[in-house]
Amino acid sequence: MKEYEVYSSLRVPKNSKIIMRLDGRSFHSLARDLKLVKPYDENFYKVISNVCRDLFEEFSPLFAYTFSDEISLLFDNVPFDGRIEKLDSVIAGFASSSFVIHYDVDFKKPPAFDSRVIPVSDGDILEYFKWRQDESWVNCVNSHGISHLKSKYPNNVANDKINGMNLSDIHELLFKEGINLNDVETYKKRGIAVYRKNKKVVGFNKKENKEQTSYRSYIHIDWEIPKFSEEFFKDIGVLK
Ligand SMILES: Nc1nc2c(ncn2[C@@H]2O[C@H](COP(=O)(O)OP(=O)(O)O)[C@@H](O)[C@H]2O)c(=O)[nH]1
Ligand SMILES: [Mg+2]
Repeated sequence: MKEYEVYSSLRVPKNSKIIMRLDGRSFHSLARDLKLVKPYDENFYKVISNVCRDLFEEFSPLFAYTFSDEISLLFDNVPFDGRIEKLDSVIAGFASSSFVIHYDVDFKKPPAFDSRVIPVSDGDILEYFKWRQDESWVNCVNSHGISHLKSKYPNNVANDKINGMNLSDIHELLFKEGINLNDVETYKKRGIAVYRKNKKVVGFNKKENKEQTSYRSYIHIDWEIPKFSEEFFKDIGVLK
């Protein structure tokens, strides 16, 4: 029967880096069930960033980025020998379990993440993360816009209004009402990144009777990221 498992040998291209993107399944309903704060629920963001930390500890990606209900993971050493079925199923399953562990509430339904594998070359990495960060900004403008409109109009009127507006219309409307999106917290505009940083550790070498400096890496959850640039990715060691 083993020959029926026709997808099990599907692998990512050899020596290719990959990005995996996970997305919460029907998190619109989950947000309603859990009564998440609109437009941004800080606790939800804490949970998702802890999921990223767990993924980092378990699968050692080079970099992770999250906003809303999605997580992107960049790998150079691809786990599971690059087997697609393993990558998609184990990593999405692990993220879903981690989400439940960190949330610690009574869910109406078991939460799940979907997952996809995207082979990338070094030249694609910056473009990919800029694309997702642009989407984070779109999400920030739209979600603040709809929340504001719903506070003034019935839901259907608010939805109709927002559908006829582009990003700068929404930005302007909010500005007129005293909400300047440029002033909202960085993570709402730009998302959250997770990567390794080095910290200096000064110890004492008893044998040689002198201080000794070494560096230890740790996982850093960055809530204050800049707009993605080549410089940023070089600084954190993701691009050469
Ligand atoms: N209230 C609230 N909802 C959020 C937050 N972050 C994500 N969501 C919800 O998650 C959804 C994610 O979008 P999408 O993946 O397209 O929708 P899905 O198919 O229902 O998962 C959004 O539409 C929101 O409903 C948050 O901070 N607060
Ligand atoms: Mg989703």
